[in-house]
Amino acid sequence: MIPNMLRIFFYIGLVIITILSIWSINLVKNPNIVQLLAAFIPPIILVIFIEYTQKLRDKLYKFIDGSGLRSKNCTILLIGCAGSGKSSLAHCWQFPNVAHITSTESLQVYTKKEKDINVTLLDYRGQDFTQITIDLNNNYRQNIFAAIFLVDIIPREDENNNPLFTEEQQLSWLSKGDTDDTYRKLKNRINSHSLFFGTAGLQCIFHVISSLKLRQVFILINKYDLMEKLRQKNKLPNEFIYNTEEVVKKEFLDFKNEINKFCKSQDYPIKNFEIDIISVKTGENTNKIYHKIIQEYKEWLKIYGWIEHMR
Ligand SMILES: Nc1nc2c(ncn2[C@@H]2O[C@H](COP(=O)(O)OP(=O)(O)OP(=O)(O)O)[C@@H](O)[C@H]2O)c(=O)[nH]1
Ligand SMILES: [Mg+2]
Repeated sequence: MIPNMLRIFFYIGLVIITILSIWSINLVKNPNIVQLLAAFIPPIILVIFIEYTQKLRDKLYKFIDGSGLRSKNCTILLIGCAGSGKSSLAHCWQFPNVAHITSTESLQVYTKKEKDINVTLLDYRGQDFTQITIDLNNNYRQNIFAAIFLVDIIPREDENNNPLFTEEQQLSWLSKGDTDDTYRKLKNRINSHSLFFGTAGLQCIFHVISSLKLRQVFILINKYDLMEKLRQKNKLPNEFIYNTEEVVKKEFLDFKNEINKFCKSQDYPIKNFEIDIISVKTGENTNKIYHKIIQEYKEWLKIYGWIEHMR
């Protein structure tokens, strides 16, 4: 009852304001002021009108919801070839219900709350690139705040394409021969990531994920714990012994440069692009990266969050 009464008073007020404005425009001789009034009064009336007209208001919020700007939703997309550790990272970040299956079958959407922020993690099947380049739903696309290219350095097949299922099999195969052999095997896996994506693939990915909201791009080099093990076994070439992290990052320099080109050519600037070493198994650097994304999202909210407080 009371809201309806208020609305009637509001409409009466609106009519009075409109009459007064038209009357004041006629009174004022200065054409600049007339223009100023003409420019400001209609939008003010429109805003008040929308605020008090349920249907219009709902429509407006639906539109804003659809744009992905109003909901506090920080979406992270994991991109990487089969076995690079995407699902393991989802598990490490403690997203609930991460399936413990050997290979992800279809796009998996994991969600959890960080206070009032909904964090969504998109994990797709490494073998099937189209799950993100073609099938990814518009709502997810527009909400992607961080994209993570997850790569690794440890081969999952030997030279005859026999799968190396376990860590022991991988280390034992890598340890065969001299350090140059080991390096060659590691290098094959490193190169396979660039080949997997290729320039055309990266173009498709950036076309899909590009939005006003995409602010962070990472290359995360996973399975660093296995590099440590190889180092302890003296199986790495000399240049890897000291400053292993930097040398490993250097091995991905071409890939980094290629992605950097795409980051720079975005319509909306990517605030942060970086390459880091992680180990999902030991948790090395994983939490640091996660909190960096959330922190950056909170900063982003400070600028764009006003839209979220309109309701
Ligand atoms: N040692 C070691 N093994 C890891 C690490 N991260 C992942 N793995 C192993 O790598 C294998 C593949 O990991 P997944 O998380 O299933 O890889 P994925 O990228 O989700 O693979 P797809 O779903 O096929 O695309 C599993 O056996 C993991 O245990 C790591 O940091 N260290
Ligand atoms: Mg998986």
